[in-house]
This record gives sequence, structure tokens and C-alpha cells, in this order.
Amino acid sequence: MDMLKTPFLADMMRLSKEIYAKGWGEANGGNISMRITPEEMFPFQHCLTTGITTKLPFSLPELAGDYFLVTGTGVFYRNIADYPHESLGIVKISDDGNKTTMVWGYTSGGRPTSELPAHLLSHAVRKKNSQGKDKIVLHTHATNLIALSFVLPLDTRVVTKELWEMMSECVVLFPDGIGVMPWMMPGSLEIGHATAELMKSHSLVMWAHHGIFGAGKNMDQVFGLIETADKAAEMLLKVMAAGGKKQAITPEELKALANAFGLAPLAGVLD
Ligand code: 2HA
Ligand code: ZN
Repeated sequence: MDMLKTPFLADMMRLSKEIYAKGWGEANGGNISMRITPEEMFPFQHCLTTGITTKLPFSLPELAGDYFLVTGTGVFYRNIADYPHESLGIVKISDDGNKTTMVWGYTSGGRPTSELPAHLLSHAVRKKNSQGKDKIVLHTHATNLIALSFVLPLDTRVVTKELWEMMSECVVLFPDGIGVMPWMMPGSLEIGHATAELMKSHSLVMWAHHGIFGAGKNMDQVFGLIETADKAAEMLLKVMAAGGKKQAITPEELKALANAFGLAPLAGVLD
């Protein structure tokens, strides 16, 4: 079977088009990674080769042997579906967890995204936290969330409460809130470690004045999570522009809503 026909590649190509259509992936902005287990990759072993091995600046034994389908550096979201072999690639993590080997894609001299540290460090955290369910890390330049990072205090609990208040879905889709971090150097090891630290307790992490990181079990879920948070941010910006809130869903109502879904909202937001 051709690698392009696998559900991994099909999902990646479909969602990258949607991200571009949303206006969240201008030029080479944003990147995606998908964890593929050795068992899931087994039927496609014949499609793999052994390419360049690169040492990682950290060791992630929790990801040893896993495969990652990752967008290439400099790749434009709008071109991924038309040029998948050039735009995408698969790397395998070594048995000691501190090297990657390219095993598919990245033709024309490509290599994984500059944000690979943030992706792999986040995957390690989310894999552990979700007992292996979380497979996707998606970074995109979600317009309204970026705009919001200029007008709200850069505080996890403040931003979380403002978004939850905008519509009922928010507390249900991200009861663990949105982790907020200041602007940091894109592609650096520091931004990677800071993101992964927040991913221990939040499935969404806001990179102030830059974009959003989301994690979850599949592409549709993570896309939906970011789409919902960005819509809430869009409404909040409209409400601010219209003169500010006159009323909103109350903390008691938000608690009751989370309770109705058996969810525990992030502590310290509604008290
Ligand atoms: O790949 O989005 O954060 C371009 C970026 C860096
Ligand atoms: Zn970015």
C-alpha cells in the first residue's frame, strides 16, 4: 500500500487545507505532528527507508520506537496536500530516545519543522498524561487568539475565564483551560520546554503574539478545539469593540455546566 493512502497522510492533507482556509497558516506559519505507534506503522514498513539520523538536544525514552509524521521546515500549509512527499516526512525515534531518523518523505532535501523540540517534548508529556491516547500536536497562527494576546493580561486563569464565558462549548471542550505563555523565540529549545511544561496541565497553550499549540487524540478533535477557542476569542474581541460585556455566563452557571458533563474545570478560575 502507498503511504499516501494511509489514514495518517490522508488526515494530514485534509486538515492542512482547512487550516489554510481558516487563515491560520500564512506562508510557512504553523506545523503539525502525528505520533504513529510501531504497531500502526507495521503494515507500511515496506514504504520506509533509512535516511538521515539527527541527535536530539534531549532524551525522550517515553517516545522510543515511535514514529512521527511531521510537516517540514519552511513548508506552506497551502501546498501540503499538493506536494505531500516534499512537504511532509516521517521520523523514527531511536531506542534510546535521543535521535531521529528520517524514514519517509522530505524529498528535495527537506527536514522536520523548526518547532520539532516543542512538538516532541509536548508529545512526551501528553502521551504519558493520556495513557497513550493523545497522538496529535498542532501549532497554528490562529488569528483571533493571537489578537487577544495583545489585550488580555498574559495569565492562564484570566484568559481561560474570558474564553469560557463566551460560549457554552468552551468549558466542555477545554475544562483544563488554556495555558498562557509570554512571547519567546520561535524554534528555540526554551519555547519547547515551556510549552511542554504547560501541556502537563492544558491541552491548549497560547504563545503570546505568535499562535497556539493544541494536543489531542486525533486531527479533527484538535482542530475543533482550536476552532472553538479561536471563535470564542473572535467573539470576545467583538464584544470588547462593542463597548464591553454587560452580562455573561456566570461562574455558577459554568460550574453547573462542567458538572453536567462530569468535568472538573481548572481550579482557581471560577472561584
Ligand atoms: O514554522 O510557525 O513557529 C513557522 C512557525 C514557527
Ligand atoms: Zn509559529
